[in-house]
Amino acid sequence: MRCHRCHAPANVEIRRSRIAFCARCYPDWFRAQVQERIDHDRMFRRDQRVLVAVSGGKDSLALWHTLMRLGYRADGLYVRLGIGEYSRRSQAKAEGFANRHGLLLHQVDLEADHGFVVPDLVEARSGKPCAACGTVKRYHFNKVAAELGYDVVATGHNLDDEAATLFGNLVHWNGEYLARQLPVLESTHPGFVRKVKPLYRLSERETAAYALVERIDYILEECPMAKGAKSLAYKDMLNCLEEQQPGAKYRFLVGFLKQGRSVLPAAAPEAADVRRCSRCGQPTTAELCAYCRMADRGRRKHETKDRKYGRTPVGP
Ligand code: Q46
Ligand code: ZN
Repeated sequence: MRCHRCHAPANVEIRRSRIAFCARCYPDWFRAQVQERIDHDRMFRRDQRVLVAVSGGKDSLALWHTLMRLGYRADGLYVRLGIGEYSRRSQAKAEGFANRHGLLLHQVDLEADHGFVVPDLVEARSGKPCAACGTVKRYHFNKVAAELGYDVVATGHNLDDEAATLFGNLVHWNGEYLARQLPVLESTHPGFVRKVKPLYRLSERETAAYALVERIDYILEECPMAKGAKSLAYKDMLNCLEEQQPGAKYRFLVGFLKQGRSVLPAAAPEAADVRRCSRCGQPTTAELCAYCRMADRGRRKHETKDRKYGRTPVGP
């Protein structure tokens, strides 16, 4: 195959569009796709400040790199989750990227600042802390963005992530989550910062190719706690389908956003009684926000482990 732009031998094929690019032209195509989504979905403007949720993986670093190259004012936030070696290595990748490009990386350290780590949130029933970990990350991305005056939080969710989430929400007929599955989540309260997903139409393969061509040094291994997660099974199924029908994932997600959403019952209105958490000041509908309640459980578990293993507590 030849490059769609310069006709040199191609290196990256975009199967769903039946086009291909050479390594020199591919990054421009990728960035143009992101720019088009930012503009079309009115994600943010050039004069606004963007906080990128950085994990050290290919998607978040490819997103940060792209925004930097497109000339946006984008800083990063890395949350130290305390998942052993995996967290240490991903932190090093995030810091290395920021240093190499002279970018500002904020950090939150769960153990030092909040007295627990994500493995403390393992549930007795599923043995997986992913739902709780998601709450922890969303909380800190929102809190840091709100406190430091960022206009928007950008995450590296790609087409594969979004299609797998959609598939899972359909399998379980999760109407409330389906209604909130959007590439732009508007702020519904002054304490909630807008959330956007500029890579949502680009596949994992396309993002990985961008990271490779741009020589982005990212963490290759998956989080050890993802093992057995339902989302991985959904991704495998969608990949099988994609193999037989190139473009199926794209049509599934984009079709849902364009047509499927219109047949959903209207999303439940946001609770009117949003107030400030009595401990941390973040918006919530209860006396204590979900994060503060979860952090209490995590700290208790962490202290039990400290006593059991004779460790010196590191918490605040
Ligand atoms: S970091 Fe956290 Fe992920 Fe690890 S514990 Fe699960 S949610 S898998 S993206
Ligand atoms: Zn709180």
